[in-house]
Amino acid sequence: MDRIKKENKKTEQLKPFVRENKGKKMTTNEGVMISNDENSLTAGDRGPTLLEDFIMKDKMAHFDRERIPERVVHARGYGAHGVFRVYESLEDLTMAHFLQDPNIETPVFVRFSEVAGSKGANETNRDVRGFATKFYTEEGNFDLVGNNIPIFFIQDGIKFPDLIHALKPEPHNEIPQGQTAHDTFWDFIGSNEESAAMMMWIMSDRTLPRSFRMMEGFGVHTFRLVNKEGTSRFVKFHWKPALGVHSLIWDEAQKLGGADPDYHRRDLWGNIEDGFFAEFELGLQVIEEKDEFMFDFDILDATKLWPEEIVPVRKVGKMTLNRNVDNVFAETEQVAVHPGNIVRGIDFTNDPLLQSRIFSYTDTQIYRVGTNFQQIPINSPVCPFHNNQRDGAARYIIDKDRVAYHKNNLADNTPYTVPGTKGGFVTYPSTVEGLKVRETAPSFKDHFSQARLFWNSMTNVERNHIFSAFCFELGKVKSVSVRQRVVNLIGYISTDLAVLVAKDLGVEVPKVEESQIKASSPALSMANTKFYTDSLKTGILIAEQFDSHVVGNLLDQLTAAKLKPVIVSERLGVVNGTDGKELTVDDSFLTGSPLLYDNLFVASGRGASEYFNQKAKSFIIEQYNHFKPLGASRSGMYLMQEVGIINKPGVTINQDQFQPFINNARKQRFWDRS
Ligand code: HDD
Repeated sequence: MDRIKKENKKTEQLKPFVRENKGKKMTTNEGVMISNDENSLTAGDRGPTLLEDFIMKDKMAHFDRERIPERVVHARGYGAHGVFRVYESLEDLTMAHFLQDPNIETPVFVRFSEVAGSKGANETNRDVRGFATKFYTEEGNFDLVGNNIPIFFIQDGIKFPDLIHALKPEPHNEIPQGQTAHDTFWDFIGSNEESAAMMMWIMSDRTLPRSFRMMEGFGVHTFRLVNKEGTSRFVKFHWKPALGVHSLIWDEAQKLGGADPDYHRRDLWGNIEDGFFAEFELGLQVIEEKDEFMFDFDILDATKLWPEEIVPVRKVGKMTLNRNVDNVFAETEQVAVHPGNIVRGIDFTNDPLLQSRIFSYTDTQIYRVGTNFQQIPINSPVCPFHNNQRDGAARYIIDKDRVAYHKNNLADNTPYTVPGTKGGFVTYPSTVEGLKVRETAPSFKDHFSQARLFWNSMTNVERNHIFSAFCFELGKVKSVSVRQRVVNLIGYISTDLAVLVAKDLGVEVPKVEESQIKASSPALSMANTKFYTDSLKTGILIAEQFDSHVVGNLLDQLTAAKLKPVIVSERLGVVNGTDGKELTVDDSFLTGSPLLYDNLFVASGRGASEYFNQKAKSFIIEQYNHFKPLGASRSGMYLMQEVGIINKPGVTINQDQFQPFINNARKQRFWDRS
């Protein structure tokens, strides 16, 4: 991991707005010093409160307005600051200033999110994750507002409110929170064939990421890159995580909802604090204008991806998230991203989903944050910005000009417009023709080939997880006809899968013809990702009278491998080793949980109590059932024996050399246990 400075032009810009209250006098918002903040002003010490109590009113009226509307989707999210740098100039492809030169460091702010749940929802629900990046470039803000899945449910944004109404808790009883396992969601899917490919993605482990730091990001839409010569090419944007793409498993994710509903924000915040920064490479897939119609899918259809084996992803730069926010509300909650925020050198295409988003986001930010949302520190660009827009609620900027109109003579016609040749934004002059219609293009009508491509690309383990996910999700659906319609849809993708799911749900096997597509795309399987130990957590079960030599060695070797040891014992405080060495306990058996560690090492100790042994065994079994690596020293071995997992895959006994355990930790899961 790079250890780079955490300050950048954006964080510098935010500094004047950061206030520290520690050690300061208490005042009203008008600056009057407060002598008593515990008693309202009353007529007599048992009498009514007086209307003149401006101190109480100042405090209460502000409190009454502390909440702003939560985002209609992606309400729960977490953000961090960072920087982006391109590896080499992309001037052949685009004029975008921040992509011209590897010496240009562009500040970024990223907000990751869950789509379905409310602001307080559990973070490990099965859900698509948002991945929204604001690049504060020298030529204005460019926002890449994507997800961790490369395609979307629908093709035209006019259907977005319907999708979300179906996805959100059902209106008559507001159940379930942040979950897709209910009738209205699956009714929508079963009634809208265009969602078939996305349905396969969301039933896969992609919707259970291990960490925001370990998921891919996709701009989803096809955009344009435009260079100095005015040549335009089609582009899809990707984020590739440095740590590879990794997921939880369903049982783990469900239980984590109880063990740590803040699992993802804790992971991101904690790792940035610990110097394990989140890193992603920016990737581009580029298609020449002349090749627009060369593919068996329409490149304007957001329910289709461009297989990486056909259109390779060129890695062009790196983003490092290296600084947590100072205040979640002021920064993460008020950040207002917008796929319509583009800069010179990047442009839109006619993708109908993108076109509608260009309206929706400005509209929602004005409602959610206010007319002047762009002036809030987290949203304002780092480059100068001037125009003739004025006033509106909560205007911060004090424009001292007399002239606020264009064109004018009194101010020499300033602020002045900038021609394209000097850096002004000029829309790419693409040709538009045709009748005004409300129709789906015939080239948007193949809904099953890419759903099948995804299924073909999965390993057996991944297929099993998809099968179980369907059984769970549709099993929660009460309407038999909704279940049946979704199983019918699955039938177009894979007969084998449809037969299995139909049997599990007690519905009819569909009589439809499955897609004949034989192709697969290895890039879609998470089995082909990269594996590292960096920042993974090792729970170490340690009892009184532990072997100091063994544990000392273990800790050194784990730390050298960038694993994060967590000492778990019977109670908090310290635990004592054989030579009087003391270790501070991080988690007791009550505050910790096997769900919170990526792998587990059992060091035990001569003084292990019956309670220790019982608890340790339950931790071992849970880890084992979740396919996670386990290790034990000789003194911990008996616990492994007692639960019967010695010599099983991913289980090692090590006394001095812990490399085999570390190698297993890198591998992360041992699927051959089941
Ligand atoms: Fe959206 C938020 C991603 C389609 C309308 N969307 C939102 C966020 C992300 C996405 C990551 C959270 C941003 C943040 O962290 O503040 N949305 C997507 C992707 C889509 C997509 C990848 C498909 C490719 N969205 C989409 C459509 C519409 C919207 C088709 C409406 C026409 N999305 C919104 C919104 C939200 C939003 C209502 C809610 C809060 C906000 O914008 O700021 O405007």
